[in-house]
Amino acid sequence: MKHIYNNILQSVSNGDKLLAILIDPDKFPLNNTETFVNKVNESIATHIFVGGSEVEEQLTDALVNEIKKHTQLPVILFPGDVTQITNKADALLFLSLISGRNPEYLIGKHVQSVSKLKDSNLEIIPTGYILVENGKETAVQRVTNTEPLPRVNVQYITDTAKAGELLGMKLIYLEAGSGACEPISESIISKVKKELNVPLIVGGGIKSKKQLESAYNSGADLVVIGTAFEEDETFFDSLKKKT
Ligand code: 1GP
Repeated sequence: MKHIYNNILQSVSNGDKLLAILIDPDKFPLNNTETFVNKVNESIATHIFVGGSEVEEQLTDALVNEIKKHTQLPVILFPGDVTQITNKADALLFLSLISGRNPEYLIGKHVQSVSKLKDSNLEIIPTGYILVENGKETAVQRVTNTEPLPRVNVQYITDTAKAGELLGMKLIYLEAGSGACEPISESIISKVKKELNVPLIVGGGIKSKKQLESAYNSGADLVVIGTAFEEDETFFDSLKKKT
């Protein structure tokens, strides 16, 4: 069943906002999976993303396997490398780092991954990934050896997102970087959203309900939060699903 992207489109057309909890296999203790995922299940989260910039081989597979035992939410790979692809997930964000000019992250890793992907059941969702500067160097910047787009150049960020859409990417992801000092600004989100026809993902540095709502109000369709939950699981208390 490959319906994850269509469900995202449906939510966007209904005006529903989506929230993905990002779990980085490199930072997450496997024995905490059940407790953590139960909190995710009780929250307003709609998706679980799994991935990181630097993850030891096999860790992703083991973690996804464990997560799937405890939730019905779709588990989507958000891979930093080819080694993070596992058939146990439901879908894969096939990320091309279109803010950078490193051919490895624009197309190289993708070619390498084909032997793994062609026989898999993963729903593959082409995603334009755009790194925007946030005041400090991020892991994405370091690992990919690319520069983020200057945050003051809103038009260039918008044109990059639009170029991704015109190339056929089905999602655009505005990334401030994991643990960013400041999330993507409202003005960037709203300008990009105005120009785009595909759903917009926003992540990096969002640590409060207020920042989450501000991203939604500016036009983010799906927000990704990781570090805030890694640092303090009580954040889930403010995001409980209404019953
Ligand atoms: C990182 O956008 C995600 O790739 C989430 O960022 O860890 O800062 O929430 P945080």
